[in-house]
Amino acid sequence: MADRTLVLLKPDTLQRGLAGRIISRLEDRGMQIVGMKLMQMDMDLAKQHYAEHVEKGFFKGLSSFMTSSPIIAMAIEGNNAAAAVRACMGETDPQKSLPGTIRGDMAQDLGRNLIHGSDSPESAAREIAIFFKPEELLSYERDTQRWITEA
Ligand code: DAT
Ligand code: MG
Repeated sequence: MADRTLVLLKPDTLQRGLAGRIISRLEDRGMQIVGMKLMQMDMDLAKQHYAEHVEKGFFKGLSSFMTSSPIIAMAIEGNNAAAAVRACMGETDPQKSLPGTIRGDMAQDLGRNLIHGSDSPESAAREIAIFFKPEELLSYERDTQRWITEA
C-alpha cells in the first residue's frame, strides 16, 4: 500500500554533492517525491526530530552535525515507504551496510551516514508533520505517456 515517509539528506550529502545521486536511487526504486525543501536545521528542530535520542551520549555530536549546514527534507511516497527507503539506505553504521545500499556504497562513518529515513509508518507521520505543513505536500499522478502523446 502506498504511504509516505520522511527522508533527510544530511549535511554530508550536500557537502559532498551527492544529493542528486541519492535522490535518483529513491526515484529508481519507483518512489515519488511529494514534498521537498532545502533548509538548515536549528537545535530546537534537531531535538524535536531526534526526540528519542536527546538523552543519549551521541546526541551532542549528532545535533551539531545536523545543524552544521543545509539539508534537504523530503516526503517520499511509495509502497511501504518507510521500510522501502530504509532498505535502500542500508544499516545505520555504514561499515555494516551492504554494497548496493546508499550508505554501503557512499559512506564510511556512523556519524556521517548521508541520509535519514523514518523507522516506521508511525515515526513517518510524526516526522513529516515536523518538517512539512499539510499544504506543502502535493499528491500527483505520474503519467509519462501523457507527456509523450501531447508533445
Ligand atoms: P538511523 O539513522 O539509521 O535511524 P538511529 O535513529 O539509531 O539510526 O540514530 C540516528 C543517527 O544518530 C544515526 O543515523 C547516526 C547517529 N548515531 C546513532 N547511533 C550512534 C552512535 N552510537 N554513535 C554516534 N552516532 C550515532
Ligand atoms: Mg532513526
